[in-house]
Amino acid sequence: MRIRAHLFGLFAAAISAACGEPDALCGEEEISALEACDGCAGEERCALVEDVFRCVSRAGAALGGSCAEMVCAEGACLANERCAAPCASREDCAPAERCEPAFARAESGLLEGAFCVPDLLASAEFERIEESSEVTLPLESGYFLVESCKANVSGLEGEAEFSFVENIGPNPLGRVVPVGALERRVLTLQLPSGDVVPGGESRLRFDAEACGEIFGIGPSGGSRLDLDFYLMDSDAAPGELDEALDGVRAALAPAGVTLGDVRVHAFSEEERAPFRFIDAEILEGQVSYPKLISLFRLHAGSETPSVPIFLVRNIEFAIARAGAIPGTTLRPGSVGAGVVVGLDSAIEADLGRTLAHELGHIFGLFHTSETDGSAIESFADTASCDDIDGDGQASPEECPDASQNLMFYSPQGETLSESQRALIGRSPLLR
Ligand SMILES: [Ca+2]
Ligand SMILES: [Zn+2]
Repeated sequence: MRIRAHLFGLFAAAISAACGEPDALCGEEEISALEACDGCAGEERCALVEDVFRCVSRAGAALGGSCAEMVCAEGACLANERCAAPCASREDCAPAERCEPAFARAESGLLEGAFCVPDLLASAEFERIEESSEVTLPLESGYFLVESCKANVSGLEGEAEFSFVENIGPNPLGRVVPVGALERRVLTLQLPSGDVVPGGESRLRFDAEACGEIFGIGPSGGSRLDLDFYLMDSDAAPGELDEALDGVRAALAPAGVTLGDVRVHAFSEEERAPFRFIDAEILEGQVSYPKLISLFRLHAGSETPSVPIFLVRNIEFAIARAGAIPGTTLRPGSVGAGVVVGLDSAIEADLGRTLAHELGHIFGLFHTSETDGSAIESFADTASCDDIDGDGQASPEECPDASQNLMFYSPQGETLSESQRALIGRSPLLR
């Protein structure tokens, strides 16, 4: 197999004066034109050695294996500690793989390149709808739909779900989910996002020529949720993380969810530095976080629908962010696939509750009440919060009961209604 490796040094330009602040992400600059391992002979395999792919013969983990404690015999060790082969296009990869941008752990730090990563949606458990412009989903099933599309959803017909798609607009990262600002356009919809209409159905219409692959995904029927923590602030604070995980377990237990595998990924101080502070960019009143595209890419290569949680020191204007509602978690490495948490303010608020709330978004739950008292969410069994004194903010004091819900915009408790618990239980992310 012919392999052409393209590696880009994400941080190579960060030290140059032109890039401003020392920890700025200055774009993807090619650090070296790497020669391809063009057909390694005999026992030799193409592997990343220091910063360069070479034909070598060495002991180590096989492709797909863990490189947490050993080198990769072949390919490169990705940021989430799996060995993956470099690729130029999908043709270089196995049928159940995709060629995606990812980070490799190299001698000089994290290097960005394209690698063969598991295609979670290649699994038979997901229904795949191709070359179809209209998708009909039974409402009571609560399908989860992931879709790679080059255009916006053009319309939605159905019993009860119009408001949901009209409101999908800007996602919590401040970007319209399927627009060109993200080089990877993944749109996820949890249907129904509100109360289930027995016997109802929902039809989604896409631009058939513009859309690539459309997946209808049913509930997994499982109950375990895997998590991957990426420590981008400092070395683990084990006590705080353990306590927070207990909080997450307690908050999700009423929905029947237990935590499965919890992995923790550590990085060197130099590797963490660009991600410690997540700065906001404000364009036409929209807040966005450009660094998150790179940050979330650290999770590319995950072989399960595990939710990545990136622990940073601070996110400008925010305590935490879920990438999308629901998360684009079935496309690991995409910017909507997980959660980013600013430890400074989250620990002060309650790290466990903050994580559980953001995971609620990843499952597909919207706020029961927004800051002004409005709500996108339409469950009949969750209370909204009214701005009684008319100061423009529906504060927790104005609704002591409603603000106890885990999905209140600023939750004071961990309550989940029966409908919220049922929606979580329908998630395809559970195993
Ligand atoms: Ca008020
Ligand atoms: Zn929220």
